[in-house]
Amino acid sequence: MKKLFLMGRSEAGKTSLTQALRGEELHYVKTQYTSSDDDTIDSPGEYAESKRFSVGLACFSFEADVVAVVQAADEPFNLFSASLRSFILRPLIGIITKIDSPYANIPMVRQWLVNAGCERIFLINNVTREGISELLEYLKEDLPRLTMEQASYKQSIGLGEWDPLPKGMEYPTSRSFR
Ligand SMILES: Nc1nc2c(ncn2[C@@H]2O[C@H](COP(=O)(O)OP(=O)(O)OP(=O)(O)O)[C@@H](O)[C@H]2O)c(=O)[nH]1
Ligand SMILES: [Mg+2]
Repeated sequence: MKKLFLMGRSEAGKTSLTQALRGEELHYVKTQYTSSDDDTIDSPGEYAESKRFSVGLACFSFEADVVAVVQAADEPFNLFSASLRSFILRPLIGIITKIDSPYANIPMVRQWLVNAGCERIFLINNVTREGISELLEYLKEDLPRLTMEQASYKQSIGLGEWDPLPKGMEYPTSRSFR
């Protein structure tokens, strides 16, 4: 199971998502601090809303296998800059919650997430659990564990550790690493 880091504004539905992923009934708990259980790291929305704290989000991301920008479908404006992906050294996905909202504007929120560089975008209703099984399916596979040499080789050719090697390409033998 990939460890998922959730960041997004307050009320975006991050904590509800952790409950839905665990199959629990939704119960409102205001997130006061970043907390980590086995499978998710949940952060307070205020971290994403404040320039000073947002740096902390990058630090927490190193504890995760995959980073998710969580945005509710009815958010009126975007907190995340374009090309956000370039300074996060993990796969970046987008999660659109509250797709049931009467004020939902899914194409607009999806475009924000595309601009941020999200490689996958999931549509979720935490109340009815719509979309939860697709997200669980994506999370269930562990990322491949690489040796230090393999990771540096991927970096040297401009790939993330999680990106597959291009077709026909193989890791150099350990002798040619030196
Ligand atoms: N209709 C609807 N309501 C949702 C959905 N997801 C969350 N909510 C509601 O939105 C409110 C805020 O949800 P939270 O999960 O606490 O939001 P959060 O992102 O963890 O907020 P912070 O802890 O303040 O950062 C709660 O009342 C949830 O019940 C959804 O998919 N649909
Ligand atoms: Mg919360």
